[in-house]
Amino acid sequence: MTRRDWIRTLTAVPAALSSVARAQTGPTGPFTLPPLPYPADALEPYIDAMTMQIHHGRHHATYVNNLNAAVAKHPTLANKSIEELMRDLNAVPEDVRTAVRNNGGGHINHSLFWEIMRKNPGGKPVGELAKAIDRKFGSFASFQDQLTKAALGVFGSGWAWLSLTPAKELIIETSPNQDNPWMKGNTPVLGIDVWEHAYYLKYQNRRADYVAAWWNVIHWDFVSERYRKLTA
Ligand code: MN3
Repeated sequence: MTRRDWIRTLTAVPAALSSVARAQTGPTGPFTLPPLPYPADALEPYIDAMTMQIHHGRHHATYVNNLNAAVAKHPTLANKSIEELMRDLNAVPEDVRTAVRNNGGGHINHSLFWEIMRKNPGGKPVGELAKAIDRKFGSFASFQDQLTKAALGVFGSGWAWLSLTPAKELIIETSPNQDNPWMKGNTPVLGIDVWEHAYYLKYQNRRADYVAAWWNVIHWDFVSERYRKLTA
């Protein structure tokens, strides 16, 4: 056996094994679907269990699978965090840039979305976030009104966000599709998904009813702590 044959043998075996694994399960990494941090029915009646199951188990899972398939073509991308990918899409090779933008966006957006929700009717921000919202928007009620208007104003599929600029200023912004504040150099504090898949089963075309209900499922302790860490 020549040296070249040895090298071929050594490299052929892992390649064969990995192609078997891929055939059975699809690309399995480097990105993974985080588990829902609560049961699917935990946000009832504001967001129904069936919507949560499909939204997390199918929509979010598909973004993760498609993101893994995209980065599989460029192994160096697998070493980057999802936030690093979002913050510098121009560094992503052009042949997979749109796939990473859409599916990576879907992955990071939903990963945050599950975390910022808990059933919490009447809840309000606390601590420094409460003060910062009052300073910026005048009152919590005014902030709610402005974010609601932004969410209702998104044409088609997208998101509305409370974000921090690089200067740590709070702003309300919106993004189409799975675009997000990270892509613009900002950092979201919280966001609301206004794709129809987020509400159609329960609310059909009544996005306003969904947005009104969503205010009852914001995990303000988590969001306020997130703001504290981002501004520390
Ligand atoms: Mn969604």
